[in-house]
Formats: sequence, C-alpha cells, structure tokens
Amino acid sequence: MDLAGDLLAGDVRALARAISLAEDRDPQAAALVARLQGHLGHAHLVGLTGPPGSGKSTLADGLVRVVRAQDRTVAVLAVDPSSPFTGGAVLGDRVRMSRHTLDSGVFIRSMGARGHLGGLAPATREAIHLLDASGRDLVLVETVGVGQSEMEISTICDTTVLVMMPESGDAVQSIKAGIMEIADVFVVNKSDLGGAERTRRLVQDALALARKPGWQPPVILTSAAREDGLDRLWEAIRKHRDHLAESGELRSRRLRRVKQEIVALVAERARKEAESVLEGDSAVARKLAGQNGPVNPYALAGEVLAQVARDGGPG
Ligand SMILES: Nc1nc2c(ncn2[C@@H]2O[C@H](COP(=O)(O)OP(=O)(O)OP(=O)(O)O)[C@@H](O)[C@H]2O)c(=O)[nH]1
Ligand SMILES: [Mg+2]
Repeated sequence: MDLAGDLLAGDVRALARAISLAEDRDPQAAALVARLQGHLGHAHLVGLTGPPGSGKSTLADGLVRVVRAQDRTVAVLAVDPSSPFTGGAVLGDRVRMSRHTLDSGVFIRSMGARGHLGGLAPATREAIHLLDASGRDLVLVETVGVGQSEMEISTICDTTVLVMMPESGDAVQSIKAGIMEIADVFVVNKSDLGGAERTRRLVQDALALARKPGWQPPVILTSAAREDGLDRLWEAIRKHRDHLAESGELRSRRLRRVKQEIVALVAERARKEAESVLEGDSAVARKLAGQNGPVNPYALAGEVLAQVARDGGPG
C-alpha cells in the first residue's frame, strides 16, 4: 500500500514517516495532506502551553492516562521551538512517556524547529493534519510558552490550555495580556507546592476584569506529579469542545484557521518562488547582476511578484 493508505489504516510507522517529511518541509508531506483532506476534522486539537518547567509534559502524560481509560486514542506532539537548547528536556519527555510505548492507542512525537524561517506553524500544522487523518481522537500539542509559539498554538488548535505554576502576584500580573485572551482553560499546576489557591484567585480576578460574553475560561488546580485534578482538567477541556460545537464557534474558528493556513502556504510558496526567481536565470536576476548603482528593492519585489504570478517562477 502507499503511504496515504497505510496512514489511514492506522499504521504508526507510516505516520512517523509522514511526520518526518513534514518536519523536513518535504513537498511530499504537503501532497499527502492534500490527498487526505477528506479524512480531516475528527480529532479534538488541544494546545498545552506555558512557561518552561510548569509541568506541561507531566500533565500531558496524565491526560493520556485519563483519555486512554475512556478508550479514546491520543497523540502527543511536543513542539520545541529551540531544539538546540532544550533537546535534553524533549529527551526527558520521551523517557517519561515511555510507559505508554506499548500502547498502540498512544502516539508520541517531538518536533524541532531545525532553523526554519517563519516559525513552527507550517510543519506543526501538517503534522497535526496527519495525526488527525490517522484517526486519533485527541491530539495534544505541547509547546513552551516563549516568544511567538504560544500565540501560534492558539491559531492551530481548537482548545488552548495555559499551564502556570504557583507564583507571586507580580508574576501573575506580568502574564502577557495576549495569552490571557487566547487561553480557553487555565491550569495552576504544582498545587502540592502551596500558594496555588492564591494564584488561582489572582488569575480568576484578572479574567473577571477581561470578562467577555460566551465561554468563561475555568481555572483548574492540578498536581500533575501527584496525579491530582487531571479528571477535572479533562472535563474542562471536553466542555470547551462541547461549547465550541454548540455555539457554532468550532466552525468559525476552523474557518479562521483555514484562512491563516492558506496565507501561510502562500507565503511559504511565494518565498521559495521569489528565491528561485532571484537565484535563477530570470530578467530580474540579470537586471540585479548588471546593476552598478544602488538597488531599489521595492521596485524589484514588484517585478519578482509579477514574474511569479505570470509563470510561477522558474522550476
Ligand atoms: N511538585 C511538583 N512538581 C511537578 C508537578 N508537575 C511537574 N512537576 C515537575 O516539574 C518539572 C518540570 O515538569 P515538565 O512536565 O517537564 O514541565 P514542562 O512544562 O513540560 O517543561 P518544558 O517542556 O521544559 O517547558 C519536573 O521535574 C516535574 O517532575 C507537580 O504537580 N508538582
Ligand atoms: Mg515538556
């Protein structure tokens, strides 16, 4: 059978291979996802984000257990925006998750940035589509809440979970305004350490100030290490999915996501084609090579775009 057929049949090696293609930005992955379009939309996509060390992987591990007890299949995708620096942590995740390795209902994979421009979104999106097509009920995407990745994750997933630790009031106030607005479920993990209830109240107060009609994000206390509060967390995630479906927001979120994905695909393709116009034997490239004085990049960008639109660039 072909890769698409194997993947649809639930073959995990085919899935792993397909995700590697996506990670390498191999055009075969895009072609595969394009072929699998009719099989997408089943999985509940849940993003887990938050500061380094807040317990995202431990929580993911706990959620896997809760979800497997309900006989649902799950995939965990650990997206590492800075793999050269935190490769060790990802390796740790693998070891921690290894107790699930004999369970075919659990698929665990980490992905690195590998120095790609334009963030992790394209590869992550493709990997999520592949997991969805392979029939997983739940796809958990873990990403460290640094830089752009935490905002990106909310544009990729149905439900965004922000994982925090018990902290001082100052720290809670310094949570970036953006993330308060995009998270659907808040978690104060490490509740065994004390100060968690106070943090929960601070988060709740901050949310009350920004109150909007519709979904009211719950703030859940958990101790992932003691396997405490995981059922409540799963219940909150499930409720959010129900809310999305009932309110019609699932449809509008997915439509917005498709638009962003189209923009990203166009941008990725345009970059490649612009590069090949400039590196190839094109009129613009010749003009650039023959230029002695200062170059006007604005005018040339227009010419490159015109050439790409005309013939899709050389190659
Ligand atoms: N006391 C306590 N420790 C916890 C809890 N959950 C996780 N930890 C510990 O916190 C550390 C970090 O946990 P991880 O699950 O790796 O955190 P993470 O958010 O995935 O970390 P990065 O992926 O590196 O950002 C580990 O040593 C865990 O054992 C908890 O509920 N209580
Ligand atoms: Mg982790």
